[in-house]
Amino acid sequence: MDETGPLTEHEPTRTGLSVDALHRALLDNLFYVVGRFPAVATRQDYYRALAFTVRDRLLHRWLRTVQTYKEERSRTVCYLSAEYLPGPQLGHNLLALGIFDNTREAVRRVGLELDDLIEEEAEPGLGNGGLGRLAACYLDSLATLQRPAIGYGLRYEFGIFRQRIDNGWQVEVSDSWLRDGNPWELRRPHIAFEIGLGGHTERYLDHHGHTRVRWVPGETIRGVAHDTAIPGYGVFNSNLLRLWAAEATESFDFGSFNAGDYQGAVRRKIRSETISRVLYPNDEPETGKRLRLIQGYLFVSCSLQDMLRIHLAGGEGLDRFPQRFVVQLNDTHPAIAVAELMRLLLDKHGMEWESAWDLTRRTFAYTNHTLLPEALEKWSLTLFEETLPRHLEIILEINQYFLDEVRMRFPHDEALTTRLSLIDETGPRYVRMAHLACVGSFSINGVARLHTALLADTVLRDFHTLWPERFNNKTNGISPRRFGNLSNPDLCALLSRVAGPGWAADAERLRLLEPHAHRREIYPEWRRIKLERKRALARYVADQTGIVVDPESMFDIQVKRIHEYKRQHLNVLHIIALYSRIKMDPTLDAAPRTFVFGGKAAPGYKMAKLIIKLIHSVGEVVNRDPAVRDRLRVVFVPDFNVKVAQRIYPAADLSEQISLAGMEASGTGNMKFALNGALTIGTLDGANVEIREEVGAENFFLFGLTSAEVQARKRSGYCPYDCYRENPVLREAIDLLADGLFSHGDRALFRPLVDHLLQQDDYMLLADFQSYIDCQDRVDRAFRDADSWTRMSMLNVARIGRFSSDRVVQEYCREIWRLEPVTIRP
Ligand code: GFP
Repeated sequence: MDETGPLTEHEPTRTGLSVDALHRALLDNLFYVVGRFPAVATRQDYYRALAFTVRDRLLHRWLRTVQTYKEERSRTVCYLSAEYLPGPQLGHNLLALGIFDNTREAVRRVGLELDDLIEEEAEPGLGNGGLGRLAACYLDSLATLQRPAIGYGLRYEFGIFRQRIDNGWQVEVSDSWLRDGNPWELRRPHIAFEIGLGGHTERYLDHHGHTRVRWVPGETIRGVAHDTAIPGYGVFNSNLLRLWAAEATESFDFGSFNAGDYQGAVRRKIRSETISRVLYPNDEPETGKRLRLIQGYLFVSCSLQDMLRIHLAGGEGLDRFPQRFVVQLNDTHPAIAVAELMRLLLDKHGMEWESAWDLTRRTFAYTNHTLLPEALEKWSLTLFEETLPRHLEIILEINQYFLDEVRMRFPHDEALTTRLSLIDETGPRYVRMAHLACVGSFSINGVARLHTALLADTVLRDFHTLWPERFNNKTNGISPRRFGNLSNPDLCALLSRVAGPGWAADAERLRLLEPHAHRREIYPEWRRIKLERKRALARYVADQTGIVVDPESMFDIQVKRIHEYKRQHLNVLHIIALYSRIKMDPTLDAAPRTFVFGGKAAPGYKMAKLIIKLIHSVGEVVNRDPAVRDRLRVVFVPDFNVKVAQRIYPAADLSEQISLAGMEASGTGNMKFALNGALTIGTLDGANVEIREEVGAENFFLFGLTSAEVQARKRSGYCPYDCYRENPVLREAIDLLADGLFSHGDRALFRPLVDHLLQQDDYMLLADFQSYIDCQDRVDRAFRDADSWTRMSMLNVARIGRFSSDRVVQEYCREIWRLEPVTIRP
């Protein structure tokens, strides 16, 4: 890598870590970088000055890291991901550098509070949800575990939309997170690559007389690197997140300008820059197909060109590339990388097909994150041909060799060949990106044990038959730094005191808390910390929504993307049932509850948006009704993102993980809640299965069908209407909804939802309803025994260590990436 410069001993003011050095650097940066002086500086100015102060210290580590990796020719993992949700950087970086307290003090000296400056940071919302957040946790763990890694992705100018709520409906507002600039990133104009689009291919003879292919693109665009340092926690290593921004190869067309066409002169610039303008929301398969394909191609191509550049600069031959680099495909979005690496090797580096294919297959590994058929990307052949004609040729050729291999092994099974083909020929022809990823990778993994098993049994069954040895499971994990230390410092201080320090870098040490879970003298403090977090959330909720909630009530929380399979509406059905039970029997003995929801719905996903409206509508009636006033509250926290999440997880008593079994690949919110001492009510889905095993069945509220039962019920012809007819409680809840109780008498508003549940119910809410209600009754009884609840809460924390992203990254390093730690010395 060419970022290395001469390193000098760090000069105390420039990169010192004492309060004095930080204070002086802060004022220095305020003046020289931000261009303000204290008398006029705003909080935002101070935030920026502080961010630059921290970045200076990071740069020092980062350059030292790059230098060492280069000298040691370290093997590097490149994580290709279309999404990253890193969350605000300031607090996280202070924690990693170990200068939280000194910085707090330095900031006090200028008359401000560190927490207020941390609040000033705009969140980089470069992801939809779990997948992007997982990538960020893995980068954190890779640096902490001292593994050489580069995270590659796209620098979207507008991240995931911000969510406003208007009369109970979601309204999308564009997210201009770069408006005030981004002090963490460095633009690297000299690290830029061109990519082609469209055009045609030509054949020619090279000087050995071999036929070669040249792609003559219709247009070219540049991707320019924007780098952010990712420091490890408590170590000197600092890795790199490199995001590409699209730019025009020529930003000004003098021909048009001279001819008087002033707009035409910049048209290309605008068109090119559009490519990395906006992150596409999930669940919108039909919008912006072409742009999405180009986005994926842009970041994949720039990243691979960058890796090849770094590799060749090290003086080794291309044949050694798979020794130096391993590339993890985070879902199918970057799967085009398989064809792009082939193209670069064949067309740019003159390699022969066999060696290029061998090298490619030893380079890539693929993680699948979903079983939902609609999320498995397919691109029409026509689109491919228009946009990436050379890649289509390569894919077809890969397919030919691949299918020949299949036929050789299974000569009489043409149906198998058709199913495995990279091209879906059942209707209009499509390229199946997941198949491309499988064929081009030496490892294929799912993200929880159940998910991997289902993958091998359903969506990728034929690939599993073909190459069982490529399949492996890597159950997801979360960063204990981000979702422990940073989100819940008081709880973490208690953990360190009771269980000993060191758990933040080695979460298995949380186990040391286990013997203390029976010491009742600790319980009041445990509960006091939870209550404090609930009070803080209550203040935030009041501020955001105007709704006042009781911090002493049970905080029953479901925050995640809004999707029918995640079944937020099952949660609502329980609220309706409970509401009508209390109305009918005001003496009913049940703990007061505050139901908290949060999450975004894809702009084009009507049913998900209706579910948001439903939550608000039910909330409006329940919150206003004097008969249940002190017993039930329903709130929706708008604009759920990492920043908001850090307020929410610590305040939860109960974590709702209620997807239909077999639908949620893993889930990671389930882990974040448990780390913060919430108990889970959940199905046997995704990582819930393993969480329950770890924390103990007696400390987990289980309900619902298993995935095997779901399949069996579906096979035998599931009829949701039967559930409705046979269950008076369910009938009552649905009828209240249908009759307009929650919609001012409007019977049409929730009709689509009700009809879907009664007629189709793809996600089997009605089948799981009674089991859920019964389970909620068990939750209620358990919550009212405060000591036993506290013990269960402590045991959840003590036994959740396995779900640290450090554990899973170590597994990836050992079993897939073959990556060793490289220690960086100050
Ligand atoms: C997806 C899956 C989740 C899984 C994450 C990370 O999340 O079950 O935990 O990826 O592997 F659905 P979303 O990006 O869809 O939220």
